[in-house]
Amino acid sequence: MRKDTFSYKVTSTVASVWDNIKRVFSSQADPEAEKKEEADSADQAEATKEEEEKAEEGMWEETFKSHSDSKPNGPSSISLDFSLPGVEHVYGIPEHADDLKLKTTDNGDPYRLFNLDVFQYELYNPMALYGAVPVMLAHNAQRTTGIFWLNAAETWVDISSNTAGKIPQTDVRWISESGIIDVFIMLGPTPKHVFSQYASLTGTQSFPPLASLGYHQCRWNYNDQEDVRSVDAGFDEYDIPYDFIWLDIEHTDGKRYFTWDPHKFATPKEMLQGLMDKKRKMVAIVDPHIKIDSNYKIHNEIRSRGFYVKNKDGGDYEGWCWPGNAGYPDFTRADMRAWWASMFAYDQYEGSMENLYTWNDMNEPSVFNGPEVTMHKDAVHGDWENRDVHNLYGLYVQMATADGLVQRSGGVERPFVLTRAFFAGSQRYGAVWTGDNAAEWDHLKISIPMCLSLGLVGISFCGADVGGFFKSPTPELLVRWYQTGAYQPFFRAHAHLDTPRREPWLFGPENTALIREAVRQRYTFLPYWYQQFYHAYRTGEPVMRPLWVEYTQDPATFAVDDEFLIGQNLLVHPVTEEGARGVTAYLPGKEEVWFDIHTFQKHNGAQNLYIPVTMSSIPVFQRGGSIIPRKMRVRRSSSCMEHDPYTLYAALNARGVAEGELYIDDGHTFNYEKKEFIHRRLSFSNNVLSSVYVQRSSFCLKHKSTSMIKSKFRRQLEFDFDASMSVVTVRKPGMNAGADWTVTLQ
Ligand code: NBV
Repeated sequence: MRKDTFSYKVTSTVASVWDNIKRVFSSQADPEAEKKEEADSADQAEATKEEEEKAEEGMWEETFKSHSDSKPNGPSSISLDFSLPGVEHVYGIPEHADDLKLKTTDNGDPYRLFNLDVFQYELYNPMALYGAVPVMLAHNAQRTTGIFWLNAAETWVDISSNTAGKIPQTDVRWISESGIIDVFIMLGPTPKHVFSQYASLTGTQSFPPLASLGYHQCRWNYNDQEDVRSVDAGFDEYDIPYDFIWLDIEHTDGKRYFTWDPHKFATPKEMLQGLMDKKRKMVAIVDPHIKIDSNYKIHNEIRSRGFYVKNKDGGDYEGWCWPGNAGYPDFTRADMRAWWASMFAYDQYEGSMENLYTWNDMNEPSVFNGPEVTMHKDAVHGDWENRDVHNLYGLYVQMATADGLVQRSGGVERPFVLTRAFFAGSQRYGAVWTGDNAAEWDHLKISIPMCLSLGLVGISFCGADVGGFFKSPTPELLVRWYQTGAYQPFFRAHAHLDTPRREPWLFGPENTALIREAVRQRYTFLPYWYQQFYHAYRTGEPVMRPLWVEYTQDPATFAVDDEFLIGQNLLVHPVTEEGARGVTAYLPGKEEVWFDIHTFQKHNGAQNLYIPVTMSSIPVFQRGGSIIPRKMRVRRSSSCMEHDPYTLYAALNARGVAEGELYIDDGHTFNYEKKEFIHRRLSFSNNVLSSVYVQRSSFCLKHKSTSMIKSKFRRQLEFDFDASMSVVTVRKPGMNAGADWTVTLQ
């Protein structure tokens, strides 16, 4: 335990909780000294008594504004300090709207982990947000390690750095309000070891349906079926691809989830069929607050089965949310989750079809009239108080929902579920987004470190509302946001109910063209994104990753968070400054060369490269030594591109060599678990490009005879050679992606 006293200034509304934690510590800090003081004089004794009484205030029962916390088990807290000698850089513990490299907290609040529905969150701030993953990574040029503090209660993480000694040191104190000390130290020694060590504890990113890596069009709200139809048609008219259109809370019948507004969405199946005909899909919101209404089937069933969270007196816990008075299903119960999952069956969720997926919002849970807009800590989940399991609620909501989507298909189809609240392990159930950001340049910037921090702790499928949720973006900000979002894992535009409409074609032809181009770039890279997600599912490595994960020994990368890598081979430095004329990107790696994906211009690694930009620029580089599969014929949606040919981009390193992978499966079922895929290793060396299998798949076996016939084939291929850029383009090679083949340049 560190010796220093608690001297934090807690200015936020949660001062009382933090004060209590401090009191528990300070009251245990030096009982001897206290005794001595007591004995000093009667006056002194009286004073001490008063002080103690004061200190006890709130320890056994606490009031917070108009709320009270009965604390039936009295005050408690647990804590442990870690010293990290040789470490100056620590990362992780999302969710915070802060830089990638965590700051010391000596002069302010510690980082707080307590899932909350925060209205208009502040940036560069350790305040709690919607999700919590109590995992920290420590990195220096020699080693990466991780600490996983497995506790779902309110948690604070205090970071201090000590540069006084011979070697720098970072000290970290974890404090949770309840529970036990259950800590895993992940010893690395490389970042990738830490990812796999952590994945062995909490699982890897679920492998999402390919379509969910496409573009998502959302707003609060698309008003009715006609609105959906015309927005959908707009994408065709303006030739912009998209895969999912989203419906927010207004689509329901009076905020009763699993229902449709009878007037505005009278024939949901017709609407879904219309989308399906175009190979597009929809997401509808299902929040976990359930309207207390005896005419509402969902409520009646939950109540009669006793599935609601209970209040401290044993009755059903009730709180205020969108539908008015609401109950909160106890998602910590396996039987409750099984029942919830069964509600997604096609015969239960009326109007749903195979191309309808789900969005879980407000699952911190949000309780408008609760303390800090969330559930009372003395609410009861079976044997546990909410205090003990608070940060797990959102994970369980998404888990049950994802199970529902799997089950409705008889276990065949992969689910897609977006969640706002999350915890360690949420990666197994779908995607997360960074909640209610704003249409401001700083919010665009912070989307990068926020998603990078999530990736480091296993949650790869992350995105921020493109355009910003609150307020209205200028056309310039909107364009830049599309350009950035197109290169982040979850790519969805979203906007607040009160904002003017902002479909991509509403800002004049020039901006429409810029947005179209950004979205189309995303679609050309879908094969690479998909392969990265397959890799994340297999290994726990982040899809969107900080530079230091690959360039572990280069201190110049350790604090970079205005650019990032997608896998190992794409480096992205989005333009996030208003009026930018250029950006300076750090291209890592002494041995590396990097190719501008647009011009094929080659740049050396280990340099800061100034890149002049115009409004159409998205600075993206492919690593020399890599082969990236793309699909260059962009269509209405990813599913429409299913049977299109691949284009392989081979960027050679200094030794004239390149390697890559190609992963193909049906894009939506779990059959990849039965090895029904094509997984090829592509390599180029000695002027020969070849494809061999990485994993032998059942699919490949089925096609063995075809591939053998093909491989006997020898023929001359058409090609172009641009001597000025050293670019060879081989056209229409007509190779079977599942077969062994070689292309020889002579
Ligand atoms: O359901 C309405 C919104 C939703 O659009 C947003 O994405 C969520 O983060 N929801 C929050 C509730 C109201 C926010 C002011």
